[in-house]
Amino acid sequence: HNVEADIHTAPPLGFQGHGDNNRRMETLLPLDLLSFVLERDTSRVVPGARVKQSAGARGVQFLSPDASMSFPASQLLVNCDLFPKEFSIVITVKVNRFAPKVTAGRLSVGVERPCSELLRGQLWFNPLKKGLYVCDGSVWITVLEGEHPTANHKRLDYVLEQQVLTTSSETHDVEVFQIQGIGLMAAMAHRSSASGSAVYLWTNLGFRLYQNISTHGALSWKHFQVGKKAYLVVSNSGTETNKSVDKQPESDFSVIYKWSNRRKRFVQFQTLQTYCARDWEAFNINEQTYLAVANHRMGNNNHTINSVIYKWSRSTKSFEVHQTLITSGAYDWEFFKVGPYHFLVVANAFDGMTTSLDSVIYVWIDGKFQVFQTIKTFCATDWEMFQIGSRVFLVVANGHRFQGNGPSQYTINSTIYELDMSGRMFVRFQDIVTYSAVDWEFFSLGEEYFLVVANSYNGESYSLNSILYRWQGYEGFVPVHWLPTFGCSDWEFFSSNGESFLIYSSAKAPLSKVFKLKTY
Ligand SMILES: [Ca+2]
Ligand SMILES: [Ca+2]
Ligand SMILES: [Ca+2]
Repeated sequence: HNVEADIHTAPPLGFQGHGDNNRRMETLLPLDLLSFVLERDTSRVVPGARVKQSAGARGVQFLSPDASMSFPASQLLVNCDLFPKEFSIVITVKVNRFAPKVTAGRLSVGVERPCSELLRGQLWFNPLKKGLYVCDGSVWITVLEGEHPTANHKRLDYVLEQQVLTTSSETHDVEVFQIQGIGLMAAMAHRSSASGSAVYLWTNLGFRLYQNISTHGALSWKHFQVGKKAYLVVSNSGTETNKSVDKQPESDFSVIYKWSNRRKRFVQFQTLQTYCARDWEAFNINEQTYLAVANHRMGNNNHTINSVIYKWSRSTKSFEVHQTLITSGAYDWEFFKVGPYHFLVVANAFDGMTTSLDSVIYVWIDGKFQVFQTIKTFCATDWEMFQIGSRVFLVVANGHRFQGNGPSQYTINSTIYELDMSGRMFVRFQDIVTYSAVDWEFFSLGEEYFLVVANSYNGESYSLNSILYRWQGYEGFVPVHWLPTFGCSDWEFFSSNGESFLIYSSAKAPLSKVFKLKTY
């Protein structure tokens, strides 16, 4: 047999319950549920179960459920008027061999098959739900479900404002990352050259300023690692003043910083020529580290230019050009893997005439990225890839529709695409109305999946709701929370000490906000 299930129950350490009249219930001792289900003499077990001994651990194999296994809860929870809120059942399921399809065995692992008379007594382990079921001849009866030690039953209740962070200037991008031995950090791409950009450290009082880094119209930060060494790369656009002022080409470059374990701060490492770079992406393919830069425009008008893939050179210990790809007003790169395939998708925003352009998904073949699929977008500003179970999605943030001298439309659809595995292409899954969307952020809480969109402008105002959508299967993503923002430029999800947070930055005001995701 392929699965051995090992069950113990244990109330939380020092657990105390309360009954009526605040009568304190006696602290429960850890219990061995098996002793309630099975005979003390393990040579005589109840029908439908078999005890196995392996490497010093005792386990039980359930062959089918039996009425003799059930017992009243009061036997476990003595003197307890209310069922305790926190009561864990710890189950260890050891899969010895992953059986792709069991036809003649007693257990199957994976997708559900109809339970029929033929399968009576057969066990089915669903790895998604961490559930063990037995077929009674017509339906699957739950033996154990979702109580694996790593199972997470959190559900989003509501959103709380946790911190209002006053920043030195407006912010185009937030990058949240972890530095070993230091903690959770956030690098913010601030507009102003005078104050540069800030790196914050997460503390129990929220984000606190950790390091200031000199930047010139910073647009984007990206954290990455080469081996165990941590790096940050920032793009300086040099366009922090306004459009009427001449652009200073000498400040249009990107800088890579390396984390110094000795100095406990980021120090300058390498400078790269970029052109109003809107985004940096970092990824590994076959144990090599690559960086991709989205060059937005050269000078004031030239948008159809090369974006560059850099590769880490072990001999020169620096990044070198690996491949160039023609892009139009490139705004974002997103790297993702599906099975053995590596993809890179670019958000093409503007070619000088129109925002209605093809954005391109590339696939890695023979050491280079080659075109996989093109998708029509409208001032695409962000691509986000996410997975729900085995399904693969890509969502694009469409900024606005603009052609020639016509007016811009900001209230337009942004679209979620799903990878059709048999057709080997992304197909439209859901359209969502957005208001000059500049970012999508996907995250999960427990077994729920969410998308939050940064709505930045509706043609009249920057005061808009960013909307949090929850995955509802066949219905797709359904709006559940409306979060007021001002000139929203980016959303990032992060968690710390088991709690979950969202941070948003503003491109129109010197403030960022941290929200706590209250769960139940
Ligand atoms: Ca990106
Ligand atoms: Ca995003
Ligand atoms: Ca984001």
